Amino acid sequence: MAKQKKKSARPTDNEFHAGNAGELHQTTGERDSTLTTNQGVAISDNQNSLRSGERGPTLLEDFVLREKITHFDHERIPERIVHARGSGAHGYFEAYGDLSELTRAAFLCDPGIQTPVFARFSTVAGGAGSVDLPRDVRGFAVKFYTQEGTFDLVGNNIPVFFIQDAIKFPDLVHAVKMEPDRGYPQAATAHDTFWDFVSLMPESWHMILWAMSDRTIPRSLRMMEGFGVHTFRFVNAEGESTFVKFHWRPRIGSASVLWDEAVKICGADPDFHRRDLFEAIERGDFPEWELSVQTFDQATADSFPFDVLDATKLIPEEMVPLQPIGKMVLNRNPDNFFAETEQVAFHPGHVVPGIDFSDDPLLQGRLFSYTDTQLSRLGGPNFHQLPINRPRCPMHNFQRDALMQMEVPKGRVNYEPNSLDPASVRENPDAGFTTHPATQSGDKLRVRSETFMDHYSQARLFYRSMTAPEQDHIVNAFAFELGKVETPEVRCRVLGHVKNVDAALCDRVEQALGMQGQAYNIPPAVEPIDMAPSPALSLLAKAQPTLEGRKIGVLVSEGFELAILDQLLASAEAEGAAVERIGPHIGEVKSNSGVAITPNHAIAGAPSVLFDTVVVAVSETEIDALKKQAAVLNFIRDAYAHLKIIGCTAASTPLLEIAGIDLDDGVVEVDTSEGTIAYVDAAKQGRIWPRAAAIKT
Ligand code: HDE
Repeated sequence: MAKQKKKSARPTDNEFHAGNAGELHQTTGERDSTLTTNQGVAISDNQNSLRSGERGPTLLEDFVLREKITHFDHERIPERIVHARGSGAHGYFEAYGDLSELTRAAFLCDPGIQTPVFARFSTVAGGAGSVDLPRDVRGFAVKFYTQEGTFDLVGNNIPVFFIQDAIKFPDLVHAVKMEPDRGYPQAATAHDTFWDFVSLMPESWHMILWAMSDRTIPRSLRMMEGFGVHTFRFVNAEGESTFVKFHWRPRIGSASVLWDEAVKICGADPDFHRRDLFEAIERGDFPEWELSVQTFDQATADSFPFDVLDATKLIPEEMVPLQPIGKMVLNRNPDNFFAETEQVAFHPGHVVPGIDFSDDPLLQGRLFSYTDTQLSRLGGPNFHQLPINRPRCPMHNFQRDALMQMEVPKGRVNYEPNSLDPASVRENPDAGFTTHPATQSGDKLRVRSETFMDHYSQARLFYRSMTAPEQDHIVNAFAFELGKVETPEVRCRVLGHVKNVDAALCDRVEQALGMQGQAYNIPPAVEPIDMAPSPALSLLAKAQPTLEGRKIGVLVSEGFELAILDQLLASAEAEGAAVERIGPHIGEVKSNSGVAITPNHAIAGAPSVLFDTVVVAVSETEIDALKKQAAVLNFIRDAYAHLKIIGCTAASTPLLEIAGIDLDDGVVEVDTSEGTIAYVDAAKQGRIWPRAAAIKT
């Protein structure tokens, strides 16, 4: 009786839970909004477990409690062994024209077809809950739900890979993940086991140069290039095959953060990339990529000084130009992170007629791995029935049963051939997938082809194709990473490889480490050659001035000048940038004309590393109070040290002086509309690189 009395004194379940309990409800009216168990039994009390007496022990009989807790206990599934941390979005792909000369894949042959896609971007080494900005390769996986079946392009944001043969993948991943005895570091290559492994793997060295470059600390998932990495095949309706490499290029250009920013962003916003992607899509600023291909025939492949089946090599664009073939737009966030982003199952073996594999031994190994991993990650062979993994075209076969079967197949016939159901599905030699009949011959061997043996030429090509700031960053990255390696011999062996890549680079890294002349002598298997530099490999050399998709942080205080903020907002909007206002606190801030605005952030939670460029627009009357706040001074100092363009009102200038920064070309006054235009123009350039000479970042 006591319980009954208590119950009537508190809100009903329906007041706690305004929504309905999901699609399981078959009933209508009041029942639809009633909380139920998984068996559809209405729940009368979702606040108290069943107990013996008001203060007595809980009863085992409580099936409502047991079901709820049991389900909760099993909410997590094994995270991906690699690429565990990821963010995804829905969108579409559209071909630019008719590619039927090269491939019979219908979605690439008709610009009228809009193919739904789901893309997932990921870091490789860290766990699902790790930070977004470690130095790491990023996965770039796209599922195309085509009318002829699902095609997955499961690539990375770097066009080459660490190893040539799938048999080395478990070793690579063990070496990069946290060390097995101590359980750290999380999501970091900067430790002994990783550098020990790659110091003994000359084939990794091209990828290592990319890993030490700005590519591994992207500014945004929306600003990453993507690559299919392996050589694939296109096959046309006549059965003719062409080799193909896939490239994604972001429409708003590529950009990276500086290492010092990455370190600070990991603390300030561990979800920096995930939030950025989600918020951009929410505000209608849809990320877009152009898909291009490099296509070439066997004779061209044979003419290269490297093997196109070796995933540690790329084909410079200057040798085989990119041919744009379509675009992808991501325009819808997942409704549920777990059901979609976590449960999506990519597989490089998901191809459609017109796309086929090459003999790349890394790709061949991947063709086994991805289904295998889903069996333990998603619990069984029916993972293709999950909504995110279902093909969006008819799918019929006689595979039956197994764990978590969600279909109810009808009829007597579950085999083929059969005569009992003439209407049942049959193979289709015309529309069906046919493998390109590549001729194979040779002994069974465990060998590595001689044509895979040049480990340094392309690493050298990459380094020498970088601009000066990008080369500086590579030196700094090596110095940071090797600075964390405790075993001196590992450092010396690594330096030996760096020397094979480029002697001047090695000198600089040795200098930075204080280990002059300590590089081991590592004779290369094949003497590296000097290839012509490829400017297309550099992000900075390709960068176009733009503020599109970038974020401006404007620091205001009580009494700020509203007209300046309005001017900025208008100019930024015209350039496609987002403006976020940072106040002394999250509550309203009043302008000099008495108009109140609500900041997006309080200064304590919005360091300047979260923005591409900043504006300091505080009022003169607040300078004395603001100059005592470390967060304010660090906001300015960091923006300056990170080579950002800083907009500044005349009233705010004393604050910059107190922060101790020099008023260089990257600091622009924004009091007038001309000033705002000058600021926006400067900010479009990204960073002010000449400042780097004055400041060590
Ligand atoms: Fe993967 N990789 N990988 N990988 N990979 C996985 O599959 C594997 C490789 C890549 O967002 C796993 O579903 C092997 C290259 C991406 O869900 C696993 C080898 C490239 C993703 C696996 C490679 C990739 C994965 C883990 C060497 C770039 C995330 C969970 C032969 C071209 C996809 C899963 C997503 C995920 C195996 C090498 C890209 C274990 C054995 C090279 C983007 O199956």
